[in-house]
Amino acid sequence: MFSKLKTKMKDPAFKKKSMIYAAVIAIFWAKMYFIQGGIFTLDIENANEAAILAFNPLSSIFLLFGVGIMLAGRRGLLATYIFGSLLLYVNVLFYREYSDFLTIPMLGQAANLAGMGGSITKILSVTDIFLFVDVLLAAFLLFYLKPERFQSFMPKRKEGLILAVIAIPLFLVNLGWATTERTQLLERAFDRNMLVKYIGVLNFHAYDIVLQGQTEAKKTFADSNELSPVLNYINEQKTEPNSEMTGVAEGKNVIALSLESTQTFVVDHTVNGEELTPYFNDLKEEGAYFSNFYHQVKQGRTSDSEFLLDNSLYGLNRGAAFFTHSGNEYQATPEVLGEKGYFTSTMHANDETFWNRNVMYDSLGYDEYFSKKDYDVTEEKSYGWGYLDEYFFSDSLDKMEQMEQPFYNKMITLTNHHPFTLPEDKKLIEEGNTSSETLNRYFQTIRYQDEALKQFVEEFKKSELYDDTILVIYGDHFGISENHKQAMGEYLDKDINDYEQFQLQRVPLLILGEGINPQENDTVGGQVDLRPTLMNLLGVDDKNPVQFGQDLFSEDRREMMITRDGNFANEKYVGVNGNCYERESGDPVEGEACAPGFKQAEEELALSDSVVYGDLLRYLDEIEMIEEKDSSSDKK
Ligand code: GP9
Ligand code: MN
Repeated sequence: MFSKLKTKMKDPAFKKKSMIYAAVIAIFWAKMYFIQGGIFTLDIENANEAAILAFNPLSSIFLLFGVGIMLAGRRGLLATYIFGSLLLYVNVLFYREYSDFLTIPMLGQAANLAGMGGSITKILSVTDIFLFVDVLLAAFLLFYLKPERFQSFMPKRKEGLILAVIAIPLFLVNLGWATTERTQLLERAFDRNMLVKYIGVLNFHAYDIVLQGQTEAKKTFADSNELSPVLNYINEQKTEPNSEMTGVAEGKNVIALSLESTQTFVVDHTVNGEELTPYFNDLKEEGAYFSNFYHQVKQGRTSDSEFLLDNSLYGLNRGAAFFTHSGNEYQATPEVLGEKGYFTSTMHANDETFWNRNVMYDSLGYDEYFSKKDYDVTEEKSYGWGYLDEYFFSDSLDKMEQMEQPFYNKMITLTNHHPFTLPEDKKLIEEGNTSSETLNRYFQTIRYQDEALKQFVEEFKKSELYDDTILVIYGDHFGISENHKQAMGEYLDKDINDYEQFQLQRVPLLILGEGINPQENDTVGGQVDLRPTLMNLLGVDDKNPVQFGQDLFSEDRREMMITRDGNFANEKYVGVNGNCYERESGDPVEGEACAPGFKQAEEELALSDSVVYGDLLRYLDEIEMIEEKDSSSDKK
């Protein structure tokens, strides 16, 4: 066999063929290396990581090209080259917008891309053409390179199989090498940036396909027994809500107002000497303002924040539950309040299908969804993502004044959305002067949103609704991604390390209404806590026991906020990416101090996921019936 191989290796045609193989693989490898190392920001910490990053494209390239050849020879190879290039490019675009990688559930959300018009043009760059020059080179090598005595490059299917098989040891070497930096890499796949750093973006997609299969299987094989560990855990964690606050807003209307991309760092901050949120800065003195309140969203963005608000469950690590699990059974806030005689609705002047809201809102139990078609949207009153906030607010107030009471109404603003652009006459302050255009414009849209909020709240105060309503204002998620760390550092005049980046995930929360004493509350909490807090204020006995949040006003609540990445903040510490910091000072401390926090974060997220993936709330009635039976037989 070896002698056969030896003679073959001497054959000039074979040599040439191997060289073409090597050249095509090498140019794709070089491109992928450039994208992974130069476009994605994967935080390479040492030489070993840099070497892993350089090595990890190889196995996926062998597999991809091998499959291409097996399916359709030379054309198949070029087809997979083009496919691979497009996939990389889509990731580049996605990464520029979200600092994250595409997952299969996200692909199902193509409908959302239609609404991204404004943002898409901002993330395209002319120089991106260079990311496709190699495709021409590959086509030339495969189809037109016919030197003397050498017939065209004709890969055999068998060779495709050999490439695909070689991919396996290459991947195993990659994985083994990666575990020298991080153990249980695939099991602890919270962080896609980390996965891509270690196994490469194409292998990440292959892994994502496997995860998808597991997800489908989970629901099919789930049964009611899986609720027990969830309920046990929640019972162990349980603390009583603040009894003094119970029912202070009984029978009142609720307006939950979600402010797009609004982070806490803008509160009480200025740019060029101008306050960014002058109105909110004063308004927060009138109610309960929470200064250590974090968003907990992931790929589902605004929809994740809605999911957290209405369910007190975590969103998913991949995709948006609004898309992937809209068919689940939920016993969400609107449903519970609906049973208590509330009229429940959502207002958001975007396409009704965005984030699959039209479907998901039904599952959550909303009576009505006022979307774009219900607003007086004209071109003059729109910009960027659509209907400008000031008009959205005034139309919405009109609608609420006509509404059956009591009501629970969620309002979602839109103007302060990436790419943060405004018509000239709506720019109330100068742009910022950091090195990030995005951040510079963000200051202006934040300021605009604050003005729109002022107009809304002032009108609302004059309306008859005011005395009978509590207003809950919160930020849905960050607006300035990690990509703009350096500019954030320039603005805040400090180095944005992991700790600072984590603290930037705080979003404002203000609860206003009669009976709620003005206070600055520094309890550590997150969006998962909104539902129990609200239900306690309304004095509603919420029968759904599957909630991970706790009343934010409770004196003895657990101070714990878990992010979807498995990071956390508690009273003392902040645990980020395996490192530990003192929460208030940001000083690094021994990792051990954070070990229990990380463990708990992992457990809690896994339990919440088991509920969503297994559609376990469909078994709640069953469990209630068993409990009722038990308690009635106890009485006998
Ligand atoms: C779109 C709005 C913004 O309807 O909710 O979505 P986001 O991109 O922030 O999730
Ligand atoms: Mn949003």
